[in-house]
Amino acid sequence: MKILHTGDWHLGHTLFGYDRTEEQQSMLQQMVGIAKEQQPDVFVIAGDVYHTPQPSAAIQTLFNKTIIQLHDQCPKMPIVVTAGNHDSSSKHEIFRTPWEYLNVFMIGSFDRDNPHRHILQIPGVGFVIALPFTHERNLQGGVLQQLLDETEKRNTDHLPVLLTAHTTIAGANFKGHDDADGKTIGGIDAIDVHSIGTGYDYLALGHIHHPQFVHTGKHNVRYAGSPLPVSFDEEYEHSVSIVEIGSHGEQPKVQTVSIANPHPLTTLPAVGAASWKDAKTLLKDFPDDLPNYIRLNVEVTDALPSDAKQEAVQLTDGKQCRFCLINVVKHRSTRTATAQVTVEQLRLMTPLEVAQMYAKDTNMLFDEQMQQMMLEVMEQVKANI
Ligand SMILES: [Mn+2]
Repeated sequence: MKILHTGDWHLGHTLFGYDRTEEQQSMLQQMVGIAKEQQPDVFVIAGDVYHTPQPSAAIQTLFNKTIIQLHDQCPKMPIVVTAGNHDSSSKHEIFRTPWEYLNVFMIGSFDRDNPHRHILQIPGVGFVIALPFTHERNLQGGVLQQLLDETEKRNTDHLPVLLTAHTTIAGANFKGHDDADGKTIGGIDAIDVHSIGTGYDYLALGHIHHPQFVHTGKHNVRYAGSPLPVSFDEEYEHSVSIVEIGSHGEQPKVQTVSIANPHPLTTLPAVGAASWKDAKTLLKDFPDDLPNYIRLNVEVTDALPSDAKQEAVQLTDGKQCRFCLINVVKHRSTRTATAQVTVEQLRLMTPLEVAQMYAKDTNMLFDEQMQQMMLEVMEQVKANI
């Protein structure tokens, strides 16, 4: 079973007022090209098709045309599209019935009364259990394990089982989501991957934009990530995941195919922050012909000049780039708890407390499991001294 796993398209997203249709069109055309080349058995969009529950008619038309193109490239390939927390679950399903004639499955909301409707069987290929974003309470009572067990029962030929969901899994790297605190990301509380149950060969996730495997001991739980950056903090490569599973119980093989963005998101300077004077020089020296979006990271001790934004806009006059914002970084010594702690205070703290403070300052996930691991490592170090 060959799966093209993607999600978080966020169609209709605008960046600081700039229209991104051109980028979205380019991304969708690349998607069609990848499907044509890879000829997957199933195409999975794991939620957040649109950026808002009220996408414009133009952007919906663009999506519909793309799905038709995907279908034309691979007529036998089921296209499974679940709704994410950004989508309207009811609108997502309006054309569910006509879409099914084209082998396209629009799954908008979780059907607690008829959960078996979420099991799609692709004859001779495998099973897809397709879950849209839903409140955690809808999944209580072991309903996911029941779905997995029901699939297992139907799966007499030991075909691969794919589960897709749009949620936050605890322990994932959430870089790029500025509202994340490690427990809740983008408004969705983190759940333990083990609470989902067992019996799937690959869990195709959407919601977190950073492509990654979630550490579970098995290499089969993955966020494909967003194909286009939605924020400046998504400073990593954007791609789709191509997943191949031999048979039920086999380890999936995963490779990625990059998606290029005609308008890259660029932060100046690339690392750290510059003084306002240096930031202006960087912007002035930015090549005239690059159509990038620009964010300036400026370090200030007091405040920026009141006309700073205007000045920045003027500096980009005659350039192709699109100035977006000045990100003010307060001088580090006043920002973090770590920087303020005295040597005396530090001496009174346990190593775990120091690590907790550091994790908090740097927005690093440091949950109970990691704390336990750190304590174990310390015990081992002590034992070896
Ligand atoms: Mn998303």
